[in-house]
Amino acid sequence: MPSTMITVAPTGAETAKSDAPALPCSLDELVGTAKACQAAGAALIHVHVRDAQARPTLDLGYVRAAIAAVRESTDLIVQVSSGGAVSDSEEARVGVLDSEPDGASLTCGTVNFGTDVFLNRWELIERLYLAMREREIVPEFELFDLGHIATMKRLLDRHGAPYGGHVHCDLVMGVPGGMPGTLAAVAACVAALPGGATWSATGVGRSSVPVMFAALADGGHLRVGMEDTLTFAPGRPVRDNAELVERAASLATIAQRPPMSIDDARAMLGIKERRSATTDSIVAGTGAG
Ligand code: KMH
Ligand code: ZN
Repeated sequence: MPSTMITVAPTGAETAKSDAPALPCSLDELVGTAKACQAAGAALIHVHVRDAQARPTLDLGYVRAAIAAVRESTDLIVQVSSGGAVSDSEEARVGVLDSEPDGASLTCGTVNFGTDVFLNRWELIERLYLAMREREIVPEFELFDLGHIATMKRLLDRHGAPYGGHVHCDLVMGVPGGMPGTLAAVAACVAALPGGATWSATGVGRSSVPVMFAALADGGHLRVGMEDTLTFAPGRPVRDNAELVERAASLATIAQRPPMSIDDARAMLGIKERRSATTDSIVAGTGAG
């Protein structure tokens, strides 16, 4: 039976902790969320890191600590955001790839983002793509609009396959300024994807549930989390990320496409094994062995 890879995007960079107190921002909160989401059926975690004041940061010290902490307490595939916050510099967004994640997001074009602009110049997209391959990081192509698929194809035509040899995309739908979270938009994107690519879909805000149904019906995987969704149902704030993963896992099971195991997700994406490296460096750090 085909299964469904569930990604959790627990934090994001655009919501203030004061506006959503359940948002996991500290290391302890991130680890607690990661464990609960793994238990609920997630295979991959899309990480945006916050500093001691809960502000988004791409500082390598914070990011490395977050990756190590998640790896120590879970088996989840750790994907860092190279998108960062709308205010982050290009240098910082490339620099975060030195944190040795398993994967990284790679947005394939500029998009209006509410009243902000999420700027992704072609030169930056190329630079991030090549830097990921050099570091053996598996990219996830973030597609906020149909035109982003054309840019992704141009990238693949010009530079060849990504590290891992497999193309996996995430349709980010319902961002104010991007494509809508509708069945028609999902179908249009899927028809335009390169052969052999896998994809997940994320519906921001109110489009979260309809996009999950559309993705499950059309062979897609799912991304959920408080980065994208802060309201579980009209008038009911999200309690925590795990309940979003639980809902996704239930819908996937009803669709007869149950949650994908972490090992299967690692194999599908072509993830390099880094978990033992973390253990080795901890052992080396304690002087043991
Ligand atoms: N914070 C958004 C502007 C990504 O993680 O790659 C960008 C974003 C995409 O979240
Ligand atoms: Zn993100």
